[in-house]
Amino acid sequence: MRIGIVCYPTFGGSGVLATELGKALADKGHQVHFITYQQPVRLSEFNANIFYHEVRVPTYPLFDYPPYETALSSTMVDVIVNNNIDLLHVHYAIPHASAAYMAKKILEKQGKIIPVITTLHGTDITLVGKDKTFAPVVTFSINESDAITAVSQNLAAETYRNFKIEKEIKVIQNFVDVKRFRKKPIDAFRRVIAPHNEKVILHASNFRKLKRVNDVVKVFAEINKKVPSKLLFVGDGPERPAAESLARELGVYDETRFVGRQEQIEEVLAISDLFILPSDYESFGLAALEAMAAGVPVISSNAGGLPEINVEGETGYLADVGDVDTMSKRAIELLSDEKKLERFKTKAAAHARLYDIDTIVPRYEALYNRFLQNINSRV
Ligand code: GMT
Repeated sequence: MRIGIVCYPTFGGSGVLATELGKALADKGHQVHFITYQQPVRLSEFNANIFYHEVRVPTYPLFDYPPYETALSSTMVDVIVNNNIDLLHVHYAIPHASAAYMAKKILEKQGKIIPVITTLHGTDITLVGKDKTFAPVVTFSINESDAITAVSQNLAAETYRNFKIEKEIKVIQNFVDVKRFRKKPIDAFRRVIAPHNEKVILHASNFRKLKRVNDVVKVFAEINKKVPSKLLFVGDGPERPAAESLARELGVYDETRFVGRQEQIEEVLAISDLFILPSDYESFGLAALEAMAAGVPVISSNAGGLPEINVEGETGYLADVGDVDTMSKRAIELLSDEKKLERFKTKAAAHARLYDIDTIVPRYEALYNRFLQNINSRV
């Protein structure tokens, strides 16, 4: 099959998922064409079945806002025609679903039918998407997609709640390549981060407000009073300065390290004991699933799709958004009991296997096949 994948190329979960999906499909012999404005961060190795097409947006003095969506639709048309693409899979509705609709209509005029699958990831629905500036276009383009998927039950329900959706939304949960995350810790790395064998607490995100990084610092400050520990922050974003000042204020700055964006997150997870994700909302929480795959238990909020993956009292603990107290108590309990911690680590890794790449990717393939059969039967 020749598949076009459209996504954001950045460290965000939707781009990561789309890239991992494309790589997995390429490994299975499909030809995958990524269409985006920059090389996706997880697309670093050569694969004969992977092609990358950059969307260029010409500048012009009239353009205070360069028309990315128009450039994207035109690039889609060009890539589809010149590479005989069978199907377009767009990740994150804005503006990918509406750009795909435009490309589909242009191609229809040329006699080419191109099925469009839209995967909803989270903020495209729950935050930006439902803003009335975007909502009519988002609703229309989701409804015009040939298939709609959402990464969790919660996100599917949120989509029905916020938009007038006339079609079935199929839930295909996010996945993780379990083999990749089963890493032995690099001793030298652990010694640098935790020289006296302190417990390593990790948070990874884009540091947007919704991630509540200040709660991470507050929970860590409580942990650190009772358990010798270090806090690692992976990623970067707007709330980082606030997190830094709070760490200073709470006297834990020296125990905290901001290591920036990391391509090899599995190496960091391999030396970690606990992952904290206190977000206001997560449609799924791919970062938490990756932590679990590496055998790292998760303390998270119970928002959105998080209860679908983090099993209370088995793979970690959940608490209400902002309930720093409960999160801290649970974390201290877990980190102070070596046997319990080991049990949670094993359970987290076992639970993540349910979301293994080899289980979930065939579900996308089955969906693709359904559309290709429909087209072939029309010819
Ligand atoms: O979490 C982010 O801010 C990034 C965002 C994205 O769209 O890239 O992540 C969303 O998609 C991920 C992959 O499906 C999910 O695991 C995240 O939970 C979801 N983020 C939110 O819903 C806030």
